[in-house]
Amino acid sequence: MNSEKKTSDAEDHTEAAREVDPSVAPQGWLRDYETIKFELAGLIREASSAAWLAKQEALQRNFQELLKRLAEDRFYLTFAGQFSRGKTTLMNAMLGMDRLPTGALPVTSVITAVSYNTRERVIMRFENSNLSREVPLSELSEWVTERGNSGNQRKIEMAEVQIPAEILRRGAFFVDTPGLGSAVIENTETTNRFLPHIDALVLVTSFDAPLSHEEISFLRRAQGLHRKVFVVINKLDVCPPRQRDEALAFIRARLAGEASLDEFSLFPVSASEALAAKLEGNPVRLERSGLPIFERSLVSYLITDKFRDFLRSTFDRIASLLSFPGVPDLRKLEDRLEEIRSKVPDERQYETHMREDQIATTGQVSTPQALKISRCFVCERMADETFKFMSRFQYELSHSREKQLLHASRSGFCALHSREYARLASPQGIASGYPNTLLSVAERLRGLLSTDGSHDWKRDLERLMPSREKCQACTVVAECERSVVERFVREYQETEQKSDFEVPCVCLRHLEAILEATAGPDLAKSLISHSVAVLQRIAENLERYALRHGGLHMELVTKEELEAPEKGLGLLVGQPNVRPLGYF
Ligand SMILES: Nc1nc2c(ncn2[C@@H]2O[C@H](COP(=O)(O)OP(=O)(O)OP(=O)(O)O)[C@@H](O)[C@H]2O)c(=O)[nH]1
Ligand SMILES: [Mg+2]
Ligand SMILES: [Zn+2]
Ligand SMILES: [Zn+2]
Repeated sequence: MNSEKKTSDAEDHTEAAREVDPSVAPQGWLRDYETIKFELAGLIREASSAAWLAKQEALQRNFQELLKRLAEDRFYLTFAGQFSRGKTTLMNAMLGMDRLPTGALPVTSVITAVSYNTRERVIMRFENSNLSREVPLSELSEWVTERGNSGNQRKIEMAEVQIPAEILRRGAFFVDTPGLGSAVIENTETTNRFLPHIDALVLVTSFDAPLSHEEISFLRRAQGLHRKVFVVINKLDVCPPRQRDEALAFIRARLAGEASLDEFSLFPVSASEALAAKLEGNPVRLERSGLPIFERSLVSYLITDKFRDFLRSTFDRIASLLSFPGVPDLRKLEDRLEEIRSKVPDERQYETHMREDQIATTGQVSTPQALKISRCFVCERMADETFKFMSRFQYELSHSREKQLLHASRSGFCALHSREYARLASPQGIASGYPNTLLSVAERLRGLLSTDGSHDWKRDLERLMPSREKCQACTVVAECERSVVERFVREYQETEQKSDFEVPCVCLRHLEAILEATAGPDLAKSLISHSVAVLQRIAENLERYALRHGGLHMELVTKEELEAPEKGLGLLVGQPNVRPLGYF
């Protein structure tokens, strides 16, 4: 069936997603980051429906786009600058593959975002539309270059290229843009329009023509938005070694004067040398190209500051959408946005966070253990027992008159077990096993007719209704429950090295049952703190599920997230087909 195909596709994506997504629960700052993100997602969803109610379609699309970026942590590390300075070549060099089209004349005409996937894929997304189209990587230049798509006449909003390049596993999207200042005015406009979507900027200029007007102005506007900026001075190879220092001093002075940029953000590089060196596997040539210094600096930024900067730019984008005129409901969300914004750590708190997180991840203090989320183990055993009992019982009931009469005298099973029975037995089994039960109830009902007027209807009816007390399945399963709990407590007491004891997941009812059966506070403590961690983790999974669903990215939902709704409810009230003691 269709659904089978879907599942295996979903698993495919899940694999890829999981490689980027560590399977242990996020710790420290990353955990705060996730929490803030979930709150933001909730706010965006509300804003989006307000826009929808106000019939502002374009605005609603903008909110949906933001939700999607948040869901996928779409951090746009954007490469921009004058045409032909080597932006695309630089990206190729960093990816270590010659996939994006380059050339001597103005080349790139479409915003091209490159991200990580184990499988190569190219998707074209069209302007003002939810339509997209997958194309072969070999046809990329027909869509994103001046030659194939001059001035972006084909109206591509964004070309999305997914490739298995190592550096992309840091989770950023590397975004190539059309060059500024060429004769093709549309290209300059495309890149200028993209400016608000940038999360961090790599300005690419070159030694042979450093820092044009357009470049300085673009750089200033990015700084005005408080975006992190790296400046790469490309084509180091065309600058004779004797003139390098002089050229660099000139560029540095110009940057300090025009854009107040420190020299640590300046990287002399030869992208074409670096690409050739990577393709031929020549580490000496690679080091000489200057690229490794830039890459190290970039990766360290992506590890430490990316998430914080991503939140900042997302806040700014939401704030500017909320100020959209004519939708008063959006104004009401502004205070809440500021309240969430105040949870983002400031510079000092952030540094402390990062230090703590580093200690936690290097494992010197404690390694975060992978949290195993399962169903309540007592409920699981009860479900097994129910199944075994029902299989045996339905056979006996359809074959033995004696069993039928006994069952009839109890008016059958309780409601829950009647449904379980109906689920497991065939219609034929029910047809041969149940007539006596129905007849017996009918008979006793008729008895109520023959007696005179003064009835306590409630009491009389309750007497002939099915109940948990009379239900044979309930009796068997309750016995199983008692013995599982007792055995568990005994096993814990007999364990010498308590730290070796594997703490299981339990539903609230069984937590209570176990704590009642045990004297020791140790087991209580570890069961409770385990439950706390598990419930928090499931809540996070639910939020992620909702976020991805809202962002129309179900393919990114992991198995753990898919199971979260069922597991979450199960741990609150027990598994659906068992009923722990004391539950109705
Ligand atoms: N000498 C030298 N040439 C380079 C270097 N990097 C790129 N080039 C050349 O510069 C030209 C432009 O390169 P692209 O990567 O297409 O430049 P771009 O900035 O993406 O250009 P647009 O897409 O038009 O904005 C090509 O001919 C490249 O081979 C370099 O480090 N040294
Ligand atoms: Mg280009
Ligand atoms: Zn349970
Ligand atoms: Zn029952």
